[in-house]
Amino acid sequence: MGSTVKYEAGNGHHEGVSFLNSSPSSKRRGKRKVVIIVIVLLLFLILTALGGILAWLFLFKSKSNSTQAVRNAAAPSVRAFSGSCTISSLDYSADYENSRSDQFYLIANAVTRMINSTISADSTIAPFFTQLAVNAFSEGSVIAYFWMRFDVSESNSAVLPSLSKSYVLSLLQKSTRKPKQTGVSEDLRITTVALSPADPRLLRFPKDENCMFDLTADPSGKKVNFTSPGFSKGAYARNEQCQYILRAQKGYVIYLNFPIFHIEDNCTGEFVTIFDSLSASDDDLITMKCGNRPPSNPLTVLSSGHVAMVSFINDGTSVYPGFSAEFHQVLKMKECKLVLPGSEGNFTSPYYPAFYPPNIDCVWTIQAPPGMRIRITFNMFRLLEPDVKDDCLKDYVELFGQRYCGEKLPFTVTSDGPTAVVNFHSDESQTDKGFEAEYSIYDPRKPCTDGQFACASGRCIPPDLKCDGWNDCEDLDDEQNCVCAADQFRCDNNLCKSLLWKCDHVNDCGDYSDEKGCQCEAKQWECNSGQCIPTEKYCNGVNDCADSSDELSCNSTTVPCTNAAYVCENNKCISKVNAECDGVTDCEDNSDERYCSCGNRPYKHNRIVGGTDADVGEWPWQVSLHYQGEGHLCGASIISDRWLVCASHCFQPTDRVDYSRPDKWTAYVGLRVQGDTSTAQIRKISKVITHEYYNGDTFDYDAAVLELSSPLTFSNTIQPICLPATSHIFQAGKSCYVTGWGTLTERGQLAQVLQKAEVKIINDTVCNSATSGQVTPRMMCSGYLTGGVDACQGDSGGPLSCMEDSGKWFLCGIVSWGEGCARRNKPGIYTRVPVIRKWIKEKTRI
Ligand code: 4AZ
Repeated sequence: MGSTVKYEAGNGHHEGVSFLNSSPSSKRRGKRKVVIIVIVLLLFLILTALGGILAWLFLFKSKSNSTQAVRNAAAPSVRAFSGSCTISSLDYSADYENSRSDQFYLIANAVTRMINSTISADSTIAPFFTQLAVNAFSEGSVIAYFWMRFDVSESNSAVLPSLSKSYVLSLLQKSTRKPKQTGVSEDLRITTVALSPADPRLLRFPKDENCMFDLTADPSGKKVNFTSPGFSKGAYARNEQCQYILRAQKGYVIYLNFPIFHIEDNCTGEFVTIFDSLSASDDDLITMKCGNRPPSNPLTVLSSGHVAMVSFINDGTSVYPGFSAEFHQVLKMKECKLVLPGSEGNFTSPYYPAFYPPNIDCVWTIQAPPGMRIRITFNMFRLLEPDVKDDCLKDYVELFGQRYCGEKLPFTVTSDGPTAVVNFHSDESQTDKGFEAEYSIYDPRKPCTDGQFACASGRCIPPDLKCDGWNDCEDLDDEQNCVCAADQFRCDNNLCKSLLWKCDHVNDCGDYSDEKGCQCEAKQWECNSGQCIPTEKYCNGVNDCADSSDELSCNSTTVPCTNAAYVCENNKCISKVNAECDGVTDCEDNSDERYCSCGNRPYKHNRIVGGTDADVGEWPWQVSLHYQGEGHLCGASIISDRWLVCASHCFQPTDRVDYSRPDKWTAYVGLRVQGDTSTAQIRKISKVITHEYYNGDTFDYDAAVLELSSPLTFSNTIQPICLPATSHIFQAGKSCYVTGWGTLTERGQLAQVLQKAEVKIINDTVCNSATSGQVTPRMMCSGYLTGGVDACQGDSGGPLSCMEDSGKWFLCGIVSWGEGCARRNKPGIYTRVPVIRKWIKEKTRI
């Protein structure tokens, strides 16, 4: 046993149990023999007591020690392993599921001693061996789950390479092959041992009662509920390490769902892990999650067998509601093999939209008549595992000789024969939502209907996407053999793009060919707009490029207060661009990070939320402004619990209606679907302040701030957006989002469901040419010169939201005007928020 083990007095309730199976016994044959026997017995008793103390120490160590394990978790010198072994010589008994039963104790003890003697006999790692426990059993002969911990001081770190999974596992495997050597486990035949590294914070002693639960599924299939501690009181207690053991009947798997899941965003100190076994092995990890999940994206996972374990760790640094979970048992899928019927249909990964289970292989076969082909479109695809590269060696979908994994935008694959075989493989750890796919059989001589264009891949796209300058087929097929218009040039990859995009420092062609041959001369620095400035002017604290890009990536140093500089509250200036709320303190007085409770989306959405309908809580600063009797008229953005930002033109009185009257306006906040006010907060407007310089002819200074009659309560679906500093730069080419309930087409109807569209910030020179010089310094362009994506009537006043590297969302623009909607070479025009930042502060103090 390692030198670091502390021996404690044996006061466990099983003190009387003998640990050694072979006790020396002999008959009395004289005094000397009696003395020898007494000595042997005494020795035996001492050894037994020592063994008992050791076993007790390992099995039932006090809570303070396991808490210590959590505290030490960050130390690099802790190595922990978790694993399981199959005991084939025992019949399973339900008593093994009760960690307080004698049976549990006896077998746990025997397994512990076997592992203990194996590890202790290895002089390399034994000195660092500090803890060991058998924490649970499950059926399958008998499976024992155990863990062990090693603590290595800095001075002994040379041993760390030996403390590997393969080294420790080979020791265990060797010893289980010759069980008699341990002298204690003749009756324990161990057939298989599995071992994996484990997070030491998740290892618990079975006797520890603090936040430990052993739950069994109802055989009738009824759901069994459990929650994080303190959930019913609205928040969890501080510093908890909880463990929930979930069991189902043999032949069943566990279907586990979290209807409510709201813990801290950052997974380092607070997280939920779900394991596909009763050991906290990294190899059995189904998933690890933190954050706040919206009802539209609940966490639902499946186990591969009849047990699962949930761990919840929180470091007590913050208070969140926690989670409520439910599970039930479902019959284990016998076979995941299907011949898909008919000429079209859908198929999904098993249990979709729940996470697919670990350890499953599926095959779908589609058979078309001779001469026909098969088209398969994956509408949703998420097989994401940390650290997995393009080689797809873990979970994957395989078809036509190609493996797919990770997270993908919708994509289509077509067969070159009449048969398609789709294979799906999930390995033993880390699962995800999987995929949803549709298939159809088509005639390669006439692959598309309704006049759609057929890509070489067999995919069909609307005819107007042909030769539109965008790679809609994914293989550029729709952009081949196109005649570029007079105002276009041809990229190297054959796309036709607007001449305005040439040398604008945005990779519009996709192959950088539009940005070739645009360099500045030697000793010149090239601004992002293409402008050339003398090298020494780069990062001099003065805005030399028209787009300020020369001051964009400079370190924060105190500089003269020019326009390009960020002004701290103490009136000192720093040169770092976009310093506010970037998570780094740049001002001496910390003022750049002081007002940063903004721009957050509490709900965790999948990174790629397809479609154009916004998800619940995706744009929590979006407001719908209704005018009495006319319903939704304009959008707006929340900037504080009392103030909204909007466009001035929404409040201009006409001959017929006085839109400037605040009392006639109502703000709907937290709304997604017009008419569904169940989650909305509704406020009257008490004050409308339009910009003094607003010009109704040019739409210059198209900005307004609105005061609410009573403050908002922020929630998962109601949050303020960050206001950018005057010096904030949103670079050309950056992808941002415009949102609103505006009309879906130029003369169409208002949207019922909040819409979102990704648009790119357009370079000022291009913007000016595209609008024939109608753009003032208070305006900016965003969208696509090829048209197709834009804001429209009814979106006015709403936000153009851009996410910065910090993950926070900033109000970059206010929807203002445009020539029609989504027209070619007519981007949307927005009020530039940094230039009206001072004015907003003047009016609202925000
Ligand atoms: C409008 O009438 C409007 N395409 C807003 C934005 C755009 C056009 C019209 C931009 O509110």
